[in-house]
Amino acid sequence: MLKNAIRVLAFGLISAATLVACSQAPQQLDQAIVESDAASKAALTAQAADPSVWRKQIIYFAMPDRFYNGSTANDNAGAANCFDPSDPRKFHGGDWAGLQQKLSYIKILGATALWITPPYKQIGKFTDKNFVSSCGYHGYWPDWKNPDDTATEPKMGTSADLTNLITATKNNNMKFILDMVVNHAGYGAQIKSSNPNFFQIGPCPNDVTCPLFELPDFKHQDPAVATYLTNQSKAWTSKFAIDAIRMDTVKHVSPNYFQTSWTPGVRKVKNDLFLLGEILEPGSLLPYEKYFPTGFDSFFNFYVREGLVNSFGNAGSVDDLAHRVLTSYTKFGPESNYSAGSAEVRNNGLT
Ligand SMILES: [Ca+2]
Ligand SMILES: [Ca+2]
Repeated sequence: MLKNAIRVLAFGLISAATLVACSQAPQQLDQAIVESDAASKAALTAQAADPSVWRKQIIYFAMPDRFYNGSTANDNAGAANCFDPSDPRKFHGGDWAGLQQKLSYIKILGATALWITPPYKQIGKFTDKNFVSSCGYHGYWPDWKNPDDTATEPKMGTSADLTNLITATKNNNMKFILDMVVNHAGYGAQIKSSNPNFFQIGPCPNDVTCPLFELPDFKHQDPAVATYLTNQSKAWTSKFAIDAIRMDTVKHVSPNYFQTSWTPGVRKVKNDLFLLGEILEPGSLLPYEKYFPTGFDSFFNFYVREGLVNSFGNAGSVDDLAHRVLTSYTKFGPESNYSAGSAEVRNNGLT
C-alpha cells in the first residue's frame, strides 16, 4: 500500500532491503504444499531464485510518478482530473520514460536492482467520505477488468515504454523487480462491478478478510478468484522480462492461496523469479513464520527495521535493536542475521 511504500521510501533513497531469507522454504514446501500432480510438485521444489545472487543486490525503490517526467505528452492521459503537481494526492507527471532517462544516476549510486511500484491501469479520481479526492499515482489502486488485459497506467506510459525501461535496466547490468498486488482492487474498479461475487463481504475478523482501507478485498478461497488473480500475475510475468516480483500486502492474503496457486503459477512462467513479500508487521515475527511455507524467497523484515528506527532514528537504546536481531537470528538462522542487520545499517549510512 501507499503508506507502506512511503515508509520504505522514507527510510532511504538507496537501501539494501532488510530481508528475512526463507532459507527453510524448500524443505517446508516439500512438507506443506499439496499438489495433485506429483511431477509438478517436484518441479516446483526444484525451481527457485539463487539466494547467493539476490543476497548481494542493492535495491533502489522508485515510485515513477514522483521520480522524473520523461514525457509531458502522457501527463493528462488516462483518468481525468488526476494530474496536478501541486496536489500530493494526484499524479505529478513522472513516468517510465523519465526513469529510463535517469538510470545512469541510479546506477552511479551503487544500486544493482530497480524496484518500481505497480504498473497497472489505475481507477479514476476517487473522492472519499470526507470529500478528499485522490488518484492512484502510487499504482496500488488497479482498475482491473475481467478478463484481464494487462493494461498499463497511461500516465506511466505504454507497454512498449515499460519494456524499454526493463531492457535499459538490463543493459545497465541491473535486475528489475516489478511490484504486484493480489489482495485488492482499486475503489470502484471495473471488476468490482462485473464480478461482485469475487470480493469479501460481511464481518472481517482478521487481517486476511478485512478490507484494507475499505478497498475491494478479493475472496481468494473462491477458485475462480484464485485462477483470475494468478493468471493475471502470470500474464505480466510472461509479457515483461522481469527478474523478481515484490508482492504487496502479503499478510492480508491467505497463505494457502500463495502456496497452492500464485507461487507455483508464476514460477511455472519463470522458474528463477525472486519472490519478495511485504509483511508489514513490526511487532512480532510470528506472521513471517506463517508465510514461510508459501514459496516466497524472502520477506522485508519490518521487525528488525522497527529496531533500527527505534535505536538510531529515534535515538533510543540499541538494546531494542540487539534484541530484535537476536530474535530474528534465533528464529531464522544466520541468513536472516546477515541480510537483516549489517547490510541495511551500512548502506543507509547509520554506522
Ligand atoms: Ca509524464
Ligand atoms: Ca484480504
